[in-house]
Amino acid sequence: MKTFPNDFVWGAATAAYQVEGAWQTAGRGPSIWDAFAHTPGKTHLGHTADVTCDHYHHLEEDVALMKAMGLKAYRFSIAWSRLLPQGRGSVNEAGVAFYNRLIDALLANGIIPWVTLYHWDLPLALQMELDGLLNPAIAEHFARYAELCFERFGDRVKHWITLNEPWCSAVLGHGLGFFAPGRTSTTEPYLAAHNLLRMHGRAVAVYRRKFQAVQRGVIGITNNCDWREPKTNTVADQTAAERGLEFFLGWFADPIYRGDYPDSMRARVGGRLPQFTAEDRVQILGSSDFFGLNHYTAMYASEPAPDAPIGHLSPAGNGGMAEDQQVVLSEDPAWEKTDLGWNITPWACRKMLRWIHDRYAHPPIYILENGCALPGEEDVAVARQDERRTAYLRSYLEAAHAAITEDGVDLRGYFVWSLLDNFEWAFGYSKRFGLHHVDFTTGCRTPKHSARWYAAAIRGNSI
Ligand code: PNW
Repeated sequence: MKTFPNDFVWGAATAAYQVEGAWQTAGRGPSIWDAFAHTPGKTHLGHTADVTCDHYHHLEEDVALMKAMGLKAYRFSIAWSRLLPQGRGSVNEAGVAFYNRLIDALLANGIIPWVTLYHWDLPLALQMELDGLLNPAIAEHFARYAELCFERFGDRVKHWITLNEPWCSAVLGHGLGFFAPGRTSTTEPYLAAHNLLRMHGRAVAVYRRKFQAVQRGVIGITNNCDWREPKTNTVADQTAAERGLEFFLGWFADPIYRGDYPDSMRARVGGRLPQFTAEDRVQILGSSDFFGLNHYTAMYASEPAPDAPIGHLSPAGNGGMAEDQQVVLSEDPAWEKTDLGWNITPWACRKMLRWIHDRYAHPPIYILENGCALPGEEDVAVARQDERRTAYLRSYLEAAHAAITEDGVDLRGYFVWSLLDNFEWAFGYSKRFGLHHVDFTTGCRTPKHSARWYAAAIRGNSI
């Protein structure tokens, strides 16, 4: 048996667009994900999250599921366009009321809310009027929205996450076009990423200047990173793996913990990588009270052969713009895979935590997402017997435990993705990550084996 530190935070996570539904209810404005999902060809079978889990109308029931598991914390996101239908300007009080009900229900049941301000659902008006993340002015609009959230919810919310996985917004949204707003470019990902960091910096500055001393909460960001394991122990492959991690996580974490983008990115991206103004640099440096990590998988990394043609380097699997980082990714056919084709590599979770611990001077870390999609789970009978998910979660928690006890990593919490089966972005409803099965026709929720197993882990503070 492996016991976790006393105040270890056991949580589960969702995101507004993936679970809420009620897309046109009570004054909610449209987001770029509404527009994207409603565009033919962008999501699996044209699926949208107009209804999805209908969490908007199942709020009490969903909090009861959390309570039944003994969950210590619940990570959810606020839909910017539910509070500010145009992204700026007048406030939709019905939206505020919904999140008040959710926060109050959580607290009444002893569950700590961890709130993400931006989980990819940019108000559509800001995309159409300003070009969204490409416009430097987006930082001010986000800071004003964030301030509204601190004002209205900060008396009860003490854990804030500014952005979820800016890498996905930049690379999948502006590089590969897999996610909203569906743009394909080799320059825009770097511009979007830069403005995302500026958005984060502004919002944190507002919190620290006007709210933190009184409300006594913490604020940070959560970044995703897949581990890069050197394919061989040659120096070339070790350097390639390190570069792969710098282009994935260093891109977003280095400016926050070290004051600028990694040198390896400056060298390779050149003029397409923006420069921070002195003011932005100061604002972004040190702007996270904790290190949020979303971690799922790993790939081998190797140095390309000297004569390798540029552009053949599997952009889809490559963390960052493939041609820029020049890291060849591959995998071991022996590795088990999830239904998304992601390798199940728990050993890599420990290495990832250690890498962060070493590179960023031992920050307090929270794993804010980890979990797996499994096949066949549209059938509730199959979903109820998700021993493979239980095994996945146990193996990653074992690796996390080793990182704490053997490597001295300051890991303070772990959140399963996800509480519920939900709308898995471009994959629609075809990929299921939930601790609970959701029947998307009836809205019926059913706990899977993994939900019971996780409840026992929480109860015993151990695995
Ligand atoms: C994360 N990738 O998305 C998100 O934060 C969740 O909303 C999502 O449901 C979950 O992980 C499972 O996918 C990711 O291509 C999407 O590397 C894509 C990637 C990583 C994370």
